[in-house]
Amino acid sequence: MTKERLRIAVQSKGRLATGSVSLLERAGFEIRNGGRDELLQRVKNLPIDILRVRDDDIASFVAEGVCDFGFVGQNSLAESGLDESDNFASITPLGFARCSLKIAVPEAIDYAGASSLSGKRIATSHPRLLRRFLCAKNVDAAVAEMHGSVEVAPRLQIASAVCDLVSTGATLEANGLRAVETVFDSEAVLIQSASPISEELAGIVDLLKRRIDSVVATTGTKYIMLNAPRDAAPEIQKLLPGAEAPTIMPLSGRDAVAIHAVCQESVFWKTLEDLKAAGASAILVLPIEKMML
Ligand code: PRT
Ligand code: ZN
Repeated sequence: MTKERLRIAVQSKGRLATGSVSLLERAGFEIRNGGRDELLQRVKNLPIDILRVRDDDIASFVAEGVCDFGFVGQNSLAESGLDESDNFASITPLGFARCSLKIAVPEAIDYAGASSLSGKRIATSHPRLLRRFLCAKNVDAAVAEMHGSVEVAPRLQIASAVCDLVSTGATLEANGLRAVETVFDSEAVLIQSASPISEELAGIVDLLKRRIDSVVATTGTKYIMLNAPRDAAPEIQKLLPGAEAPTIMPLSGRDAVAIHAVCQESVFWKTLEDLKAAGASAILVLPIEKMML
């Protein structure tokens, strides 16, 4: 049966849900407000449905073609064991829900490298990634699979170490644990199914990908404008964070130039102070609302 509407899998609630919905909204998709618990939400202005599911189901739904796209963490994509090149037509990093899968041990324990884990039991919700890491390090340890509350395993004497996702590190600290190994670094990605799509929906697929790319490219970017003495321009260009090709225009009647640039990286107060010290004046930093590459 060919689908008449594109289907995107989004986590129903949790750490991926808000970022995914906000990205879709910034890309101009008006999601009908049918209550947070609704399983299927319609996009008002385009033939797109949003399927709200648990994050663990997203990779397989997209691989099987039940959904055409999905927002998922790289960690659960890797943990699913699905072959990325066989099952997905594209995988686009989105820059949010960043975290790392780390091995942590009780603070009081001496740790002298991965070999210290030999013969130990490690609790995790990511058995596949943990086993791959242990195998690469040639460590023989037992893996105890847990779904949720992994951090309490050492206190309950279920395991002597944990392998869990960490973002701020507060959960490890609160449980008297310290991170000793990084197993996998992750962020949210948009995955596209490799299953064929109807000709009518091919245009919507292109539009969706183009808009998501634009929103991701604009996130965190700033437009910076300043004036500077002509001979200070080379030094100033070096200070502009992530600006590839600034526009430099002469200011009439003065030995000075105006420099305009799109900065791909954060512009901090320190950057502005450094620019001023290098001779820049009238520095303006503006947010970029939309950008089509
Ligand atoms: O119900 P459902 O199955 O959909 O949700 P879930 O409980 O399995 O997932 P959820 O919402 O917790 O996480 C979804 C995805 O968000 C993960 O697969 C990661 O890709 C990403 N993500 C980013 C995180 C974190 N940061 C994170 N900090 N997922 C989980 N955590 C947990 C971690 O497990 C630990 O309990 O947060 C705690 C640690 O956080 P800090 O800040 O104290 O270090
Ligand atoms: Zn989950």
